[in-house]
Amino acid sequence: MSRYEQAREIYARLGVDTDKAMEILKELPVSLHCWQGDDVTGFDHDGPLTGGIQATGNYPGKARNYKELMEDMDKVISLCPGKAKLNIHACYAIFEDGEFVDRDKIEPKHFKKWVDFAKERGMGIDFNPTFFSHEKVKDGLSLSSPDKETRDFWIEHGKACIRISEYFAKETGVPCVMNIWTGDGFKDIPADRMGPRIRYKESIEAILSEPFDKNLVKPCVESKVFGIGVEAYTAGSAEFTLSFAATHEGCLPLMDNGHYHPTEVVSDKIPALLAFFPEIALHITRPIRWDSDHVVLFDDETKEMAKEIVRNNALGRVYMALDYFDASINRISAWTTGFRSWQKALLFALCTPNEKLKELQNKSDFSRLMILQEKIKTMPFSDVWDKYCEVCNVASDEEEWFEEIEKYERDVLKARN
Ligand code: RNT
Ligand code: ZN
Repeated sequence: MSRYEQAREIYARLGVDTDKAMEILKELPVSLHCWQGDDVTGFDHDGPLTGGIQATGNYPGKARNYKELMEDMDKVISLCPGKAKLNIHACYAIFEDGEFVDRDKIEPKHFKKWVDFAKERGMGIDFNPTFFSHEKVKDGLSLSSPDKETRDFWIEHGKACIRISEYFAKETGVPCVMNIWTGDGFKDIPADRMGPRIRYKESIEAILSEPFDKNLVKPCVESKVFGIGVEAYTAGSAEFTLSFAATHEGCLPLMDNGHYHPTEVVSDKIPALLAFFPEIALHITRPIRWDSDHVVLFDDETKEMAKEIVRNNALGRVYMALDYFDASINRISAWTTGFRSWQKALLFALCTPNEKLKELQNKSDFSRLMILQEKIKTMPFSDVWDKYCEVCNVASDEEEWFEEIEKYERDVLKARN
């Protein structure tokens, strides 16, 4: 008997069907963010990354243009099991032959190359208007600015992004999740907390007044508690975005697990939102002390988030997107580790005897619940994971795929500096 066959039997004793778990996971799209490849730089500006986010480190080999970014992404995909969906930001518009338009004027044609890329690989596309790293963010504010001209510019940007999102959905045949996040906020105690939020609300409403098919475009609003330089106040706080999504049909709340106070956990928020919203969206990241966007690992909270999605039968209701950017290590390795970690967390959740555990809880058999939860931690999960990688035709051993990355670094990345 192979190691996998033995593991399958051990799991079967708990009522877990590991074959089925792999079948489900293989087809489940997870959005792979293009911005890990170039430290959230994009192609439409030369200025710094703003909006209160930061990619720290300067590991060599960063992608400098769309060709390099796509090449890198292909490398990542080739090393990851499961199904990736492409996630891009508006600042990754591709301009050629000296053409350039500002963000309020971008069109589907500026993303045609991304569509071709996605279609050739059988992927859907998610999209994000970019409300940061741009000179029209006035005094740190975009959609919530007191300056009408500023707001209008960014509203036009949002509307353009809706049209582009619909184009993505039509071209790929997969709905496009379009996430609205701004870094709008204040460094120090504001004199008016409500004004910016009212303006933010009206601006998002103006964006969503652009006609679109709700089956094709899934707009989301992402909250955040604070950013670098915006420590005292954000317009898009948790209560703001949640209330917005709750009162605007077709708009989803998006939770990024780096965007809450350190002892709050998104795993606990997932079922709370699922009790009210037909669909929700996630940004999966790893915050260390702040929204540091470290590479996602197979750690406790990551596992717990995956569990909440799986055991509430919500795999079809939760749009999962990765959102981290580490510039201090090989970016392909960072990208790959994060995607694989989330795959591991999902597989682990799918190999958990969730019904049995629920039953114990409902019977108030908390002693047995504790020991079973402990037992699960040391089940032969690695054998199932290895098998899953084999089924997906990728290396399961970290050192094996990392060797490929080292080779890629020597052959491709080195030449970029
Ligand atoms: C920032 C938000 C946001 C960005 C991306 C690049 O804190 O998490 O989602 O990371 O849009
Ligand atoms: Zn995010």
